[in-house]
Amino acid sequence: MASKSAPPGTRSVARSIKGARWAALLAGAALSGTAVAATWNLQPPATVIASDIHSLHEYVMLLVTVIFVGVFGFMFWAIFAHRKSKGHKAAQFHENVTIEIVWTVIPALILIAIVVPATKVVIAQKDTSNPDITIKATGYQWKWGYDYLKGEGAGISFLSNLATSRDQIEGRASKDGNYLLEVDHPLVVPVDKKVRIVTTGADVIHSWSVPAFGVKQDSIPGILRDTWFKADKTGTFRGQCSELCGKDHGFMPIVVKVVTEPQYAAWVAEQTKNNAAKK
Ligand SMILES: [Cu+2]
Repeated sequence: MASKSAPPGTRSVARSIKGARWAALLAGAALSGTAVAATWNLQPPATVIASDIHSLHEYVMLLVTVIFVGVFGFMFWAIFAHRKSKGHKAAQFHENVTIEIVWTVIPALILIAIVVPATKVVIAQKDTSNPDITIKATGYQWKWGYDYLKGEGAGISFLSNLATSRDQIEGRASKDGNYLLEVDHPLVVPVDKKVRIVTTGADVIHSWSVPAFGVKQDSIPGILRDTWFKADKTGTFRGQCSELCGKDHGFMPIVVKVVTEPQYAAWVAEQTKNNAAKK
């Protein structure tokens, strides 16, 4: 029956428009499959740990896809091939020891196949020994403070504030590519050097995270936790505070500039001179 206000036929037209819209949407999604995959996938890795996380992610995805297709394929085939109309009767195999052992052992093996490579990566992530440079990252409501503690650049310290303009945030100006992911004073580190980040919170729990480095570590008041990265390419890498820390949680990004060794030495010299001038 047609709805009260709509004339007869209107509803089916509306339905076919809706259907066409869905079809177009699905076709679009299929066509732009690679683009969608690229935006939905993890960020391109810039450290060994991040690329290990990538491989692990792809391996587990493959595994779960095989299980999903296998289990559902078998289930739907079984339902279709053994349907009642064909005269099949349900098999009775209560307390079948063999099948119980099989459906316990197979998932256990699958878990082991995931746990072994995953544990290797987690242990490597936690290995903060022998760093070239140690930097303390303190989470404040709502900015980051960096203190270079050890290695080249020791003694440098600064605050890193959001640099996105209020006009962009409040919609009076158009948003640029790094909207809410830009700071006035980025962390600067040399390429191919092991950087240990010691992190804590000054007020509430924050989290220091840079996806391209495969790094995410909670910054907890009263506790020092650490993490590390060794960037294998130069460039600017961005992250965000990843622990809900209050009103401006979304406004305290992390920007790391990975530079060459000589550029880093020049930056350290400049910072040290500026610090000395302030004193
Ligand atoms: Cu925070």
